[in-house]
Amino acid sequence: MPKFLLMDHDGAIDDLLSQLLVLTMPDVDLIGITVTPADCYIEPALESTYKLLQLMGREDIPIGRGDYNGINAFPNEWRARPEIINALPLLINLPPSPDPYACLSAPDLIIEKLSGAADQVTVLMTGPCSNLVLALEKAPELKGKIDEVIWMAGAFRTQGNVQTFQHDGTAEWNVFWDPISSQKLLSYELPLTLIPLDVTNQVPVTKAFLSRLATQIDYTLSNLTGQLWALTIDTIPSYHYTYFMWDILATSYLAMPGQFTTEVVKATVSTRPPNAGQTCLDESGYPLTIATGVNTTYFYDYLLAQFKR
Ligand code: AGV
Ligand code: CA
Repeated sequence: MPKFLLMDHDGAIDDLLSQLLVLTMPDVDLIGITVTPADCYIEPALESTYKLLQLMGREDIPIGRGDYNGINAFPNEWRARPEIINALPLLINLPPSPDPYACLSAPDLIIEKLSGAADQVTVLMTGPCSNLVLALEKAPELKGKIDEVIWMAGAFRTQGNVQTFQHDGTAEWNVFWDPISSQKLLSYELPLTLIPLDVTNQVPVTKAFLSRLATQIDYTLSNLTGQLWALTIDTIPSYHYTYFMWDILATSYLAMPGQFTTEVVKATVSTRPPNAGQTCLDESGYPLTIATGVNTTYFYDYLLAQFKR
């Protein structure tokens, strides 16, 4: 039996790549997608989300619109990227969804899908966790419907990737955007698996990988994903421009959990400067699982195989 999945993403390039990857997984029944306006502006991100569903023949999957804005905004240059994606040759002529304001709000879609599901649901989040937390604050009884939460988030034994004012660099962006909701999620005692920077740092987007992907360009998904990844390759050696397989790695955990090494830790989230959003190993927190390593060869090969369609 395929497992039911709810996905929440925040419209960045690797979030959209992750949406495509989920749609190639035979053992996953994607029952809804919600979008968080974090690493994107919401309208173009909803458009990308819907276009990718059309490309995969899955417009039947409902989309929920996140209206809640976090505490610490993402840089605007990052947020604007989905506009470029919607103009790619494989996507530009696909119609946008009829009206982005006609779809349900993200927390309401999560509530509807969790309560209606015949079985427990896995939740994959590749952006901040605010939509899920808003849903569970409104309907706490639905925690029992969640089988596992997989979240690309945090930095434990490595530095963070937030570089901004009033900050010491210890936080990862998805947690930093909304540290308050993040701390709430960690306190719910849900089965929670984080894919933090500790493990995503092991899988950069490399030209060697893109070169292999380009040899299978006759497959539509290899063509499109190759174009999307090319947008992440930048020659400016600044932290703003180094791209990792952050969300894709978290997504592939669904299909290849046995290829990861994990550890159960107790953790809390700081909600104040100078380290707001830092995920801290902390005995006063609740247990959760963090990924610490991955079989990188298996992972890159898996992506190449999945996008052969
Ligand atoms: O911190 C990683 C998260 C992932 O969910 N995002 C990007 C991925 O979608 C934020 C982020 C960190 N560095 C970035 C980011 C960069 N250089 N460009 C865009 N987003
Ligand atoms: Ca993301």
